[in-house]
Amino acid sequence: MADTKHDVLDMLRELAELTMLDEGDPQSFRVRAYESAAQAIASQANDLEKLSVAELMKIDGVGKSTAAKVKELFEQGKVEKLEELRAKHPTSVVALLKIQGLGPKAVKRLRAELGVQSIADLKSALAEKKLRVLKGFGEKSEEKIATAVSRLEEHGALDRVPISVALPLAERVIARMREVDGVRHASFCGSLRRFSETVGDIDVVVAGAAGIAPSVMEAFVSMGIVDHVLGRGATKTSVVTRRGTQIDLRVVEEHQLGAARLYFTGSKGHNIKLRQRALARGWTLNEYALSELEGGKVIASETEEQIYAALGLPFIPPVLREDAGELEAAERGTLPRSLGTVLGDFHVHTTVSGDGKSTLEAMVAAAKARGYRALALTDHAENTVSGVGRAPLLEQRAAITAMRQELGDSLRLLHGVELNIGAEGTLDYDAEFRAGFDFCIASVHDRFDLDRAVQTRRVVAAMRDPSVRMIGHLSARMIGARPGIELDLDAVIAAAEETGTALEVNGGLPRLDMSVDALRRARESKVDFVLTSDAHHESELGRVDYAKLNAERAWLAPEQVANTWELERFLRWTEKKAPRA
Ligand code: DGT
Ligand code: CA
Ligand code: CA
Ligand code: ZN
Repeated sequence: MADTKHDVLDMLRELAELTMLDEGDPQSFRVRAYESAAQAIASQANDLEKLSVAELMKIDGVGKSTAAKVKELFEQGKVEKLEELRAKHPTSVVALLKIQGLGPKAVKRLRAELGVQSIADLKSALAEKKLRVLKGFGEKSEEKIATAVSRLEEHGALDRVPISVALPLAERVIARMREVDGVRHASFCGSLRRFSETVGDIDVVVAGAAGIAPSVMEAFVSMGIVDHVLGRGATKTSVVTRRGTQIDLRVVEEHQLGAARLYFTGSKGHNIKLRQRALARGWTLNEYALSELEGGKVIASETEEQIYAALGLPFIPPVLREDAGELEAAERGTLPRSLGTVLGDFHVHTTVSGDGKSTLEAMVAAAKARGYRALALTDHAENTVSGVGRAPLLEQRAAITAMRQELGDSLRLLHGVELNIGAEGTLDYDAEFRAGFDFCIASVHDRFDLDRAVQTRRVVAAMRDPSVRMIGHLSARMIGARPGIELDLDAVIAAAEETGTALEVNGGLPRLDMSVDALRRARESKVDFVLTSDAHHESELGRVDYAKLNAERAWLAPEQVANTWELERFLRWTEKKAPRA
């Protein structure tokens, strides 16, 4: 099986999380041991099942007890310690950790003293004002927790899965499905294919030779991630994973694939409009085909393109299928143009700042491999927790200067930095030092709780600094974990226009910031946007594609996205900011 490494990583992460709950301490020695083992194994080659305990222990960060558990997982298919912890800490308890301000220690106390075993329990305890009397809680923290719960609820984060969890999970499932004999196609549809930032469930469609459904479904339900089967039919199965994510699988015949993918991608509103279009032509559209109402002759079913074409429409990209005017635009021929080639990445971290995991050289090589024409290295500045002072950045600049000689024009390196925006809008270093960079990003990394007027002033002040070319991850949110800072978005957009400061479309899945909603609000403005990966490892450069999907989902035009322009125009643009003409 190809995903044994994933199984090991899942096991270690779950062990870390459950041990943390068990001991009521995120800093426990054991928790950190599991976490560092996971990190070490993540960057290791596959073929873990071939290694003995002694060989496993040779991996830096993997101790004897972890190595034994990896072996146990391969040999027994399960790990006793983990089963024990799961029995003690059910998933409804684990879910409590999603709430900001509730650490393992607090969860432990809530369980012991109030019998809170789930978010529902927590909500009733809050309603009855039971938390404030607990030692270490008080009225203030009770209020904070209540606010955190209702915020999560508003964002749908309690019953929806963040895309950072759903996408890798879906990719694992389809990789496994593609290994099954006779399978010729496996893909995810639903809101995930439309690139929603959270999903209710994951929809997977598999197609291939006739009669493959039983073996496909068998392979699906026996994946290590599956907790239980919700329902099973002749060609569809729904399961729930250990982390509580529902996955719906459908097996279709190859000639139905286009109709099935179209139907299960949705959105529902988009489907309804398409069906109305079909009806107006005397046809019917369902998950099997577009066909004649009378007699049932099939008009199109194999590909989505054929179905759209039969309905007199160009192919509509999944990210646009939200019933937000895309069918009307498609009919008029005014769908937004695809953003095309991205010339480079302009938010990338290296080992120079604390949280970067790849060296400058590795990042440059990976950027070249992606065919980039330009790259900005933007490590964290000194006021960020993982940031650095002047000397390491000047050293980095010297290294970049030396590399430019070798690279010639094949890849243009910009020496950048990611400044931290202080609570009053102040920035790191001084104006002269900041002016020495080719590309300054400024972003919020702390003080998320300030009020709206203060946050707005804070960001606008950073925009007024001539060195700041772009505001990074504007809201500073973490999808499903932390809401964004409160901002007067219209004021921020106006200030970005006035100062000529670009706004980032950050493609890191935990962030996706700006959000599509915010991008849509900014779409009619004269603001320039930049797609970035915010990569902390060379393997994360591909996240720029997610930024692109989000920008397309917000209907941004290529003209609005600076790193889709011609290289020379882009480089001139980086040099000095000014309001767009
Ligand atoms: P989610 O899972 O809540 O994030 O959103 P979706 O869009 O993935 O919704 P889901 O999983 O309930 O259904 C997947 C797709 O299947 C949906 O986008 C469109 C299609 N679909 C489901 N139910 C209906 C329905 O009642 N009518 C129509 N026309 N399409 C449906
Ligand atoms: Ca879905
Ligand atoms: Ca579904
Ligand atoms: Zn940042």
